[in-house]
Amino acid sequence: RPRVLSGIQPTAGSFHLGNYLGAVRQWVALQETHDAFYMVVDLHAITVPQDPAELRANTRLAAAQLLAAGLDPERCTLFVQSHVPEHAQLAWVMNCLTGFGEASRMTQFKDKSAKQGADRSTVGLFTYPILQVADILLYQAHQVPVGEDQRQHIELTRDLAERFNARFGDTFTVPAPYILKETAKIYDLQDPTAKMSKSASTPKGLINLLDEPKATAKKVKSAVTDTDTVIRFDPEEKPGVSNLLSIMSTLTGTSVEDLVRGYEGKMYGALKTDLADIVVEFVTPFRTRTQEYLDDPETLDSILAKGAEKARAVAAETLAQAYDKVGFLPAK
Ligand code: AQP
Repeated sequence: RPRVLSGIQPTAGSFHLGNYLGAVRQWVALQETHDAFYMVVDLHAITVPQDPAELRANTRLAAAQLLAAGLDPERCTLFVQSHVPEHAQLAWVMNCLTGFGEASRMTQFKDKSAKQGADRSTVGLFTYPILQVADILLYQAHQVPVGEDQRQHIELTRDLAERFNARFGDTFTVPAPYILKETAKIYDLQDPTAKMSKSASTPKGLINLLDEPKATAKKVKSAVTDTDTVIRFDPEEKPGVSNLLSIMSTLTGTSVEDLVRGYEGKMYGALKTDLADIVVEFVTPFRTRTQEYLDDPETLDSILAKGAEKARAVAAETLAQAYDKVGFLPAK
């Protein structure tokens, strides 16, 4: 079975619809066909300030949401990044192979540090993509299911894997991004030219899966569209309507063409009302299942402990090879 690896940050508490449609949904599907490793990336989370108690609670919450979304610990390896120390260890090696200029070209860092003010950004935020490189290479992943915003980081991973292999001999699998075109980027409901994002979206533009379903329905119904009335898929001219169609298509499994045909002669209001119902139908059981996992922290923690053990077996082996290739003296 080919291997996949991906991660999600335990930052804002609730996942948003972009996280789910862009990434987590694919994770659930891939556990059936791939040897899948998924993690809650708490080391990444502390690249921006976190309250310790909240970080701990949000780490459990992220794991609970992944299980609620359909990850099955019997079918995949689910773990917390900080439980596997090899991530930080390999990241150091990768830091030493990355050019300063190369790291400076990462657009996510540029965007986030511009927003925070360069002086307030941490070195951790700067090296975030290199930790991500280590995350992926440790598991010899063939594919990395992510949203479009992560494409550049996967490119960096490929470059560094090739660089290491060329310099020290074949060690790492060179991974490919796994990005589904339809859901590569879910847009902000109020600003459909911007990515739906927990840090950049306004509350009205962001669908948090754990929010009160009624409030979520209201947000969908007040999504920004345009002054035209025709429902068609045209991301350039009609980004708002197209975003709603993409979301509906993925959540229902109906193709965008069929949806457009069904809405012929109808107004935007009909599309929004139907989508609001569809989203509510999805989030309602998701919230209940998440709460059930949270209500039983012992089971949750033991799932994560078993996952970490499985992950560590793989990660330790890769790290040992990398350390040996680099020329570190083995500890006796
Ligand atoms: N809008 C989106 N459309 C499609 N995929 C998305 N992802 C995030 N936003 C969208 C994908 O979700 C996965 C987890 O991402 P993360 O843990 O990096 O989450 P994040 O970056 O904290 O989420 P945001 O909202 O993107 O945060 P900020 O605002 O901090 O940048 C990834 O695979 C990502 O591609």
